Amino acid sequence: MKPTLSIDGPRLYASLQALGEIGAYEDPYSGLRGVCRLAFSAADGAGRRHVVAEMRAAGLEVTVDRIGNAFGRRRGTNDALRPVMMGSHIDSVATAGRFDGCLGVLAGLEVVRSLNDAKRETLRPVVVAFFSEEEGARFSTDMLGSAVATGRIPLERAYALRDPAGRSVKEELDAIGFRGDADERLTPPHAYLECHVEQGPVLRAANCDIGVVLGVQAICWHELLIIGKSAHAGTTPMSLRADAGVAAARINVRLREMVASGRFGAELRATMGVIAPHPGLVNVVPGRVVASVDIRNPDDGVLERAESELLLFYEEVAREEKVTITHRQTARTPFVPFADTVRARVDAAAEARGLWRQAIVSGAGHDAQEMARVCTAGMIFVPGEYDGISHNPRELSTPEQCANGGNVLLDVLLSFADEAEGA
Ligand code: HGY
Ligand code: MN
Ligand code: MN
Repeated sequence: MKPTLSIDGPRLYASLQALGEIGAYEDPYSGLRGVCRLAFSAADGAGRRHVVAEMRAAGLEVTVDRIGNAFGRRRGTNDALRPVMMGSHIDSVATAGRFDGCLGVLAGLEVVRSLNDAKRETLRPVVVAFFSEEEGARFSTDMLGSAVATGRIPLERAYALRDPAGRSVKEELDAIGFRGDADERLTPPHAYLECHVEQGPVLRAANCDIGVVLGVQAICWHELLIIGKSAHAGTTPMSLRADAGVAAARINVRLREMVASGRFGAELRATMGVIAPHPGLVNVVPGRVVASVDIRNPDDGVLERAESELLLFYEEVAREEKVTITHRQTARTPFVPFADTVRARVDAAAEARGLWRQAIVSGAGHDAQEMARVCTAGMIFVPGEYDGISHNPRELSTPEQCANGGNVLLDVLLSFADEAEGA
């Protein structure tokens, strides 16, 4: 897979910085400039308009579907063939950096610009996509847009999802003007490729340039509503309390104990990211807590066992703390393997460019795992600095790391875009 073309690395990096200014904020805790473009927020709308304008400036024909996924299409010499798609997301968590998701969309756009500059045609059409609400940080289920596009989540169920303020996906899509009219069910492309920052320490610690992604680990999210009894912190004897805060804390500690116990192997990851007590005052026993649980493992069976143990523990805590605990499974995806052909071509492209690479399983969820249900799909990881920290304004991949990912994406894209078979 001898490289015939290369992307313009500085142009790619500049496009990441430009998009990173949309929804930028001064993070008071790190002193860094972070990004907050929660799905379907005004900032997300501005980011979307910016990327759609960049797609059109690169000569792409843009369509937006009913869940707000956007697709920029470049004609192929045989335009009737199924396209090769490159994509990811541009929505972010509330305390994000500039690379998560954006690298995959903007590297895809840079590949198109580089093909345009070289007047390089491809047999198949090429599409650059961004999917809606990949993070799940606002509407509580991840990969929403790509899950709707590939049929895992029905459109009407997606529309009805509400954020903590009670705003629905449908209302918020209308508010930013991105509830398109294209059919949300995607015609499966010939192949789907996603370049993404690793968001972890593995590649950087190994001095690797490229991650050949084997698949995505299994993910399970719960939303907990814990109802106890608000009471005076000074006058209420401990024996009369129904403390929702203690119940949440016991579950959080149990998550850590489950990991430390080794009963679920060495790779269980468990997080209580949301812990929202009400009324949240110094002298009131919290009568109500909304909390989240995020557990992940590369092995489906192990994750299932961990979830079953947790459900039993919720019952135990409810009994002992005299609270009620209702839980809702808000996300559940299995381990998803990526296509051997993509893995092999990523490896060959990295080899041909003299790039160090290693195989890796993704700790984070990605749109590629939804696309893998309907077509040949795979990912290209690039390392990040500071232990690959992500979902944090400190997230940083260097211009060289991003350019390496963009060049491997270009090479693998061309290998799929020029092949006729498997129309
Ligand atoms: O949660 C995840 O793994 C992804 O960032 N949505
Ligand atoms: Mn991401
Ligand atoms: Mn993310």
